[in-house]
Amino acid sequence: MTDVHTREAQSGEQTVPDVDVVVVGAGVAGLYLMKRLRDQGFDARAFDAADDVGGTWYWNRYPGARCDVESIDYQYSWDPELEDEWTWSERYATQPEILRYVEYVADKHDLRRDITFETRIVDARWDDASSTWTVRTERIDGGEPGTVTCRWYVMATGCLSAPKDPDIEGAEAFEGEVYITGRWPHDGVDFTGQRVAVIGTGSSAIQSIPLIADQASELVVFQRTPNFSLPAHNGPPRPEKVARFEQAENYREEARWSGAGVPRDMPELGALMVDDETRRQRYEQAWEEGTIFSLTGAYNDLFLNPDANETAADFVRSKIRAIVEDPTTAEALCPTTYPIGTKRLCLDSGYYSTFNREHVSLVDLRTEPIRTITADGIETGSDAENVRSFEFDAIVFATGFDAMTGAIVRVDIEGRNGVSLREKWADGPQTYLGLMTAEFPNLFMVTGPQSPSVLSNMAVSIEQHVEWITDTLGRLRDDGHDVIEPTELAERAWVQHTNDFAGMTLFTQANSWYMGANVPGKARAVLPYIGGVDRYRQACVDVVAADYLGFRRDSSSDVAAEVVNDGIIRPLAPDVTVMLEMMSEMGLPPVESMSPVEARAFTEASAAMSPPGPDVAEVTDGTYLGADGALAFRRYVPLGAGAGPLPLIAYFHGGGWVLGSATSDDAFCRDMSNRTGAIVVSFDYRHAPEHRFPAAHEDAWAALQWVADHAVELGSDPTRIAVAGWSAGANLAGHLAHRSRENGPGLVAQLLVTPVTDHEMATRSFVDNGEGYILTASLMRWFWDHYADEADRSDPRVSLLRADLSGVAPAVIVTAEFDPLRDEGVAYANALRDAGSAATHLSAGGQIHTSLKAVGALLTPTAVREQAFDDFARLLV
Ligand code: NA7
Repeated sequence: MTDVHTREAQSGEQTVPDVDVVVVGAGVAGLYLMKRLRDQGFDARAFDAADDVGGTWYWNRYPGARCDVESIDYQYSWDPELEDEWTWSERYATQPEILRYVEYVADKHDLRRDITFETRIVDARWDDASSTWTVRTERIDGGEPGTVTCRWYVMATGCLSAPKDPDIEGAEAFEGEVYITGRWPHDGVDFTGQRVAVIGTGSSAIQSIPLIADQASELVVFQRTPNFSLPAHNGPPRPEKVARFEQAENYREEARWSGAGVPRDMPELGALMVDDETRRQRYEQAWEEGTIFSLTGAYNDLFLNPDANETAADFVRSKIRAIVEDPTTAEALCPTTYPIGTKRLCLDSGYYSTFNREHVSLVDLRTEPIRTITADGIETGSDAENVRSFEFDAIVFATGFDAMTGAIVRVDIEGRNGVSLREKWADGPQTYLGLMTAEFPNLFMVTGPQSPSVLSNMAVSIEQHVEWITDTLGRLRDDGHDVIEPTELAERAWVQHTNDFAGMTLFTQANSWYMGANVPGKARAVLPYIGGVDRYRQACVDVVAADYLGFRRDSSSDVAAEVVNDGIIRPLAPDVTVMLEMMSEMGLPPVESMSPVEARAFTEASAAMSPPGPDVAEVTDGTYLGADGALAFRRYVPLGAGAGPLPLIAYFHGGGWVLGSATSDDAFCRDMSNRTGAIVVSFDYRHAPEHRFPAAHEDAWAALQWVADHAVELGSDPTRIAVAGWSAGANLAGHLAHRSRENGPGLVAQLLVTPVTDHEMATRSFVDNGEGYILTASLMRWFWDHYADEADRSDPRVSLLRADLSGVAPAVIVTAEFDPLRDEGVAYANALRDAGSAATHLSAGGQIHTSLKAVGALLTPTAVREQAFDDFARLLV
């Protein structure tokens, strides 16, 4: 063992490791970890391959390297004295200045004494019997390898620290100088008079190209994908920013609870809600502001709506065309293949105008790919006919990193029962909160995958992780525990939550390193958490407040009993969460506080703001004869309907028998028609309180009779009639399935989406979900009060669960996890089966009562809705 003192075992039973904690990395994260661990009395040792502190800022010494978050934001907050002791000379400090800052902090807190430099961790193995990690080290200078055991093992290895291998043919053949931006020589490079190639046009290239061009006699930039870049407008720190920082009482706290780790005013408008000129002016302002958040943060839908995003992308393209004089070069520099912001935006100082210089040129690898790197340069061409040879004295690889997971899996990490982390993550990382991963007890990651990390101000995210990890170690020690590991359920759900969030955005459309798409063979998966620093931090706080929900804790010496607190921290689907948050911010009055007339106007106005739903082949409106006079219907013919009569679905809208109309579930009906290939006729019915029970039920019955009589006229097959409904409409549809058994048209199927099936409202789901999920217990009570007298509520026509359920048409029943009606829906499916009737039950995890109907507005219920329609369609043939 090298460098680490050995401790004597203190107890016969417990293996005492060499140190409490091994930290990998002495960058911004590793240093703060070491400080905190020391303050808490843990014996910790850090290792770093570099010969000094700094991490990213140690390695990335290429010309022009700077932070792309303003230095006022990108600095430690844990030592308030630093704010007086250190003044940034520039708005975006250069790498040397940031490195000096990190070194200053290391000196001030005497952190180097616990760090072993020039030492790489090669592998780490967990031993279940002793509950320790054994970590093997390797000296950079070829010295003796070593071994160190520890209880806790923390990867503070950074998100962009493992440079991508130069995956270009012939890369090893070049005889000139080769530089990698992420491993730049410490003494700098003088390119004066040299012919230089830069491969790549990411942030590193965009920062360095103008400075390399200042020296080189010839500079050729090889571009595979153009990037969007905004001018940094660098200079002294902005006075307004300094003032906000100095005057705001809780600037740091604001940053911690902001979306990206930087206090910003959040946009309230979508890009398409304003006219072209207003939008252009807003983008000009963002262009002048010069931060990576300014442009994509100008409107609230730029990461969600492709058309909105296109307005911002177009704006930047117009700027590129205005700056770059040669039109062909300008076009080649204009990104067109991904939404703006979904690859990391760059900040530059004169990048685009560099291409106006005589000795600088661009090779567009999309039309002219690299054939090979040769001994003296680079050969390009799409075929043997159009080969071009370039001669260079130096090649700069600005080809990026194996981001977020690379530095972690490059160490051979073996968890419980020899499970390899590399193998576990082969199809994409799986973590709980980006902090830990199941089967790897006591292994922590700072800003790991599935945490906000690279989508945030790293300084803020690093501090939050370091504090969470060290607080957790303190808590374990207090409780007599020394082993912690996430449960598989918690991890699976977090991965799902992360993917669901990303799926709502445009991020998945780009081949970016955020998606792992820049490294050949790497699994395509969303690497950072897209929900924001604030939401993420709250999840971490909530996990602890819920007694480490989703974790198993244990004691290797049996001092304390094992605690397994299995569960899911964010079970509600993210788009549902966002929608509920938006509604709560609007401070809308509860529907049940309104009169029925007001409530109808309110729900109609809300429905008018919903997305229109998919196109269908035909929509016609008409009237039918209800139980007491004419009522409206709307008929939908599906797209791509083949020849011959189609099945027909008689559909009944929701709204608690009080609200809604034949057109209020329009988007849902369109989707159902297309997906099932059936004609859908959505019927209006009389509403309460003007018409109380059984008016709606009688109208529904009349609608079904009418359908049977007019099936051929409606373009459908009279032998294939089905009923469907949502909520109270599902209650009506269910009733028709009972009633038509003996004296009505035979039904082939029924689809009941989150149905009302009983009046008691005493189920567990009413207790758990009675508040906060749109359909509340009190709203449901309001519906019942308006529709049915107490004495009528047990009537099996409306309390379907109390009916004879034998011999009814096969049912597809959908329930939602966070719906007060969930349990009565489940009970109804079971009761149908018990009565010998066929029933398929689909459960929509993470969804609320209204989710399934929100076609186009919510993404996450789509899969269950499609499944329900497919199951229903199979019954219609
Ligand atoms: P990036 O942003 O990953 O950029 C790497 C660039 O290199 C990018 O333009 C790549 O094109 C290009 N590249 C990568 N491999 C090749 C090959 N084989 N051939 C041609 N071109 C290639 O890394 P950076 O170091 O610039 O920036 C990383 C982050 O650091 C940055 O976002 C800031 O957050 C700080 P591609 O786009 O993959 O087609």
